[in-house]
Amino acid sequence: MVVAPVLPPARSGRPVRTHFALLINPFYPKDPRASYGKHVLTPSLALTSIAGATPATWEVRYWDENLLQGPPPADPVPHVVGITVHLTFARRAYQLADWYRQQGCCVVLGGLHVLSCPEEALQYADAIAIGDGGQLWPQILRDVEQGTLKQRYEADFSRPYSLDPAPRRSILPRESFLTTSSVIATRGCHNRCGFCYLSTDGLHMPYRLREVQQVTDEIAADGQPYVVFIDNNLGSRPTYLRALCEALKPLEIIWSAAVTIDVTDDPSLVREMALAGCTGVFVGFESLNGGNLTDSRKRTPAPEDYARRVAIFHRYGIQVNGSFVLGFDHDRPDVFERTVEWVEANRLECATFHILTPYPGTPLFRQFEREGRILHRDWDKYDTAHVVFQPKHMSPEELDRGYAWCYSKLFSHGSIWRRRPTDNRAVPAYLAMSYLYKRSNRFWHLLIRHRQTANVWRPLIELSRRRHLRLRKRLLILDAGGEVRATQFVRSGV
Ligand code: B12
Ligand code: SF4
Repeated sequence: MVVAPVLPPARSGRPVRTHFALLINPFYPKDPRASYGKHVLTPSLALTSIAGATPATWEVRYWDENLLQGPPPADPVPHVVGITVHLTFARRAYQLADWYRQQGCCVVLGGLHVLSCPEEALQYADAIAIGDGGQLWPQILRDVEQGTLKQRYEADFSRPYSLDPAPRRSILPRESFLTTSSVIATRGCHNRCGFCYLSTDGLHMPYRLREVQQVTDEIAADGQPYVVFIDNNLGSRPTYLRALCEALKPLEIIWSAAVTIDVTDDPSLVREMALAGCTGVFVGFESLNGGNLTDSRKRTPAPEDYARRVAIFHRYGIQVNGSFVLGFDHDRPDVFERTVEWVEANRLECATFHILTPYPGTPLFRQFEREGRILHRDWDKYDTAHVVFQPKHMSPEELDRGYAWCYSKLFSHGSIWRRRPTDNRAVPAYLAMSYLYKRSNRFWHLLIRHRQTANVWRPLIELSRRRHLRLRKRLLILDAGGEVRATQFVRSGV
């Protein structure tokens, strides 16, 4: 899980198979202090979206190096290799690009890192796609066919989202993910926090919605009982979320999504989410210190009100996975203990911790650069698990140790026990899930390698789904103040 597969020597001089495109998600090292299970929860939509936009005259294949099936295939030799690039796996992406180019393939790079560092990516590719690949990919393939390939292709994200073809999920190995149904309904976010990738220079991503019917059609077509919405913030527009929930109800699936905590402004909306099958939310609390949130320009309810809002999710049986960023300028060495204490006091079923990371091209990166606080530009380490800048009130080592301490504390037997649901009936399921997700990294390695992820999880998901259907019935007969406690196995983890 931490070392990329070794690439065999490149074999040049073989003929390429024309009209054959290989799409690759490169390997990235996983943080052994966090859960390995998270990485096979659900795939990124980047490559399935590109596959969805591929003309019918092209054969297309998917390869995800993180599924531990060895190096990517080169037999037959693909005509075109499309690689998605994030900064944490940029180095690996470039290595793969070199390897395929040596074998005569035409290599196209796209993704977030290509958008923030196009000149760097260009050195390794025949062509780069800056921005929305869904629009660019068919044009790139046409130019490959006609021998008129350009070096740069650019498209912003402003065209109506409903024009995007549905992602082609049939290219995914279904057995290798907890669910293949990564689904997106909205693009963008009503916030623009200074540390978020959405604030990257040159990224114009206005808030866009897919038609509700498109979303439910995609879900029905993939036929999975559990769906993960990978939207930055599914709750940016409450009226849309309410309509989506209404349409999801008859599908009788369970789902999770990332939302901002202000979705609890209207508890009746949270109730609608539960009635539509929502079992877990991923909430970016970021920090319990209001000064940090103001510095980041995050428009959010005050941290003092977070606890009350978490209780609203719990009231409707929705588990909360809280995301916390450590190392902001108002953070002092007590931030670690205070954050974990808060997570335990509010019984968050899960939490993820991230070391503050200045992504290139963001206001935060520029600020730290101005202040001479960027320690290095080794993108491999820009994965929110390494300290890449000089923190204000502690040393980089203290921040690193504090981050590791937070995870060791959260995954400890004592903390898992202290955060158990208040409803005793829900405790066995919670414990099973917690131990599987948080304390079984060796087991995950085996499951992933032997392509057993879906097999092991499917019965748990089905159990969760059935339990949730009963819970929805109870919820319907309770008045608005009624309480339904979290009883699910499945939580949001993206
Ligand atoms: C699903 C997801 C995951 C999954 C799968 C990741 C994977 N690479 O396999 C899991 C849960 C494993 C995961 C893990 C992590 N993730 Co993540 N993840 C996401 C999430 C929620 C959705 C990604 C997605 O599907 N987007 C939708 C697709 C369609 O958009 P897209 O990737 O930009 O692709 C479009 C274009 O860029 C372009 N394009 C992309 N690739 C290509 C390739 C070609 C050839 C072409 C032509 C075009 C093209 O076309 C696409 C269509 O327009 C995003 C947030 C988000 N909502 O985007 C975060 C996000 C990508 N993750 C992020 C991070 C930090 C991580 C972690 C490092 C967190 C951690 N500490 O564990 C890990 C490590 C994984 C990694 N290095 O990528 C950051 C990345 C920040 C950055 N600047 O790079 C994001 C943006 C979240 C955030 N708000 O900060 N993640
Ligand atoms: S609320 Fe979340 S998704 Fe929206 S800009 Fe801030 S960090 Fe990014």
